[in-house]
Amino acid sequence: MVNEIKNEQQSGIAVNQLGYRREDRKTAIFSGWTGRFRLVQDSSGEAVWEGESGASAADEASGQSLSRGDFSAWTQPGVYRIEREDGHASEPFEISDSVYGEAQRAMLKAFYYFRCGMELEEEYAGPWKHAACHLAPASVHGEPHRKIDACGGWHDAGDYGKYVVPGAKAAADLLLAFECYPASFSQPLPLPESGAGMPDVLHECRYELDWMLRMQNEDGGAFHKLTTKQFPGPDVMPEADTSDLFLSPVSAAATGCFAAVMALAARIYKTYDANYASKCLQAAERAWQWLEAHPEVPGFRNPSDIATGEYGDAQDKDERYWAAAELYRTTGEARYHEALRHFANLGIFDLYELGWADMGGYGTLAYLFSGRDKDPALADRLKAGLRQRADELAAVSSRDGYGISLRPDQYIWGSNMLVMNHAMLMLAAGRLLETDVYQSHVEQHVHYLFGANVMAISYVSGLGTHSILHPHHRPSYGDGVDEPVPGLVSGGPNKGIQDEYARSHLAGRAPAASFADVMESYATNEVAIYWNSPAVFVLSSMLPNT
Ligand code: G3I
Ligand code: 9MR
Ligand code: ZN
Repeated sequence: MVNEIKNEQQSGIAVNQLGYRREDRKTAIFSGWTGRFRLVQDSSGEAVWEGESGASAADEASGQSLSRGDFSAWTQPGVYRIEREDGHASEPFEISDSVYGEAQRAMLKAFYYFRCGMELEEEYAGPWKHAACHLAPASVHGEPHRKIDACGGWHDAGDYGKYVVPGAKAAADLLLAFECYPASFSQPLPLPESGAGMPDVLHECRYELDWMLRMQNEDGGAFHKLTTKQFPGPDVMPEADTSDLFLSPVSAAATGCFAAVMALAARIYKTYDANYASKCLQAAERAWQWLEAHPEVPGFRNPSDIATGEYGDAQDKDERYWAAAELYRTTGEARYHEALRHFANLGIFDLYELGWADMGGYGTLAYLFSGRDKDPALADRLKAGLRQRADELAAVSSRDGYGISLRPDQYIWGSNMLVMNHAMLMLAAGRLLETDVYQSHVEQHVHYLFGANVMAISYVSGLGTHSILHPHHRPSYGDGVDEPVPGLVSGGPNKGIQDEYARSHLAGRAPAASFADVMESYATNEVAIYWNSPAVFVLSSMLPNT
């Protein structure tokens, strides 16, 4: 039996603290309560609308009994709160069609704050400025006399490792967001590189892609990761982390993702910088040659003396599938089409996942969105499978108390990535199948991220009146600035209790309540580039004129 937990302010009212677009479905979620509620103006306290909650029902993931107050009928722009007749009030929120613009930009700007190898100047970084870090060349593990200069790129997360696989997911999500919703990227952030006829999202991704190009070995394979041997202490600023850097061995998983994201980049950058695009394509082709020459390499495991993030992967066929699909979409060459058909028919990996370990979904989306000739039977099968997966996610969302698609067993390390990946998959399905049946589910996933959750907390730093304050993020902890770096998505509830804090404070909690906004809890409250990136994709779909 799990303890029912009230949200942190004990108000028992969870809302999206950013707010709602005018015509969207709008609901407040009440825990352990039903009755009459009012929508009041935040400034005056004056009620503008009144309603009655729905019936209460037990919710397995949160361990709460939940009811909903629907105020969709009210569409007037303004700043409001929900007040219950028992006196409890929600956090304030806005009703406006442009309510997600600032958040989308802050979550994209977050990638600038993750940058490695350059000074973050006050002009762009404000109080979160810091000196350039990790400038020394890295030793190739197992080749004591070989050093490679692989500066730049984004730090992965709360640590300062740089890993090709999650980096490829993050860059791909941003590039795909730009490809699907270009109008959502028209405003400068700004960045030091802003202008030059290119939107900031492409400047920011290029910072990572340039680093990845340095991670390609002479033989075309991609080194799996670049890290120190151990994680630095929790308050070590990036520029103070001066331990020796090592390149872990080349892996097929990293090389597959590398080929895929470079082929994708070649397509996107072509109209902005043709030379850069052809450099990316050549790198992708060389990586593909490496993959063909190494059909059966074992999955990646950390060398025994390297203790940083592993991103281990026993199955690299999904990354190869994604690579074939992007190379086919970008070049139209028949050999890539053949390869992708081969991998799609293996039946040994999931074709609809967008995670860092299971990446088959990216291959499927690249193929289905491509204007190239398709194998009709395969395309039909993939479309039907995509519809089935999106329908399943929608069905779980319809049953869930907070309206999201995670089953109780899916509140794992980085559960917020799954929340956003699922919303991204539903958006892609809606686009391809030309239906809006998934739209309101997608919106509820966004409401969850920004406060409509069991903790009634916004899982994104600096966004919302009650947002995470103590992410497991070394710069935020070590920089002497009270506020954490803004725009960072926390990993979120994790029933796996995989750190010391969680073991002693969170055991026995319901899955969706297994979260603590403390620095010590890296298994629930770390931040990571590939948790931000699907959220940028999803918010980009919700900006005006998209
Ligand atoms: O997939 C299984 C699932 O089947 C099972 O039901 C569930 C039960 O706990 O576990 C699932 O596996 C989890 C896996 O993440 C899912 O992706 C593992 O327990 C969990 O340990 C694993 O956590 C990973 C974590 O590193 C530890 O290896 C996270 O995904 C991954 O995001 C995280 O990445 C770290 C890097 O190593 C270092 N940098 C920071 C970054 C973020 O925390
Ligand atoms: O800070 C590290 C974080 O980035 C990783 O995701 C996590 C799991 O690998 O490990 C964190 O580092 C901790 C280490 O594993 C154990 N000692 C405490 C470290 C945090 O200060
Ligand atoms: Zn660095």
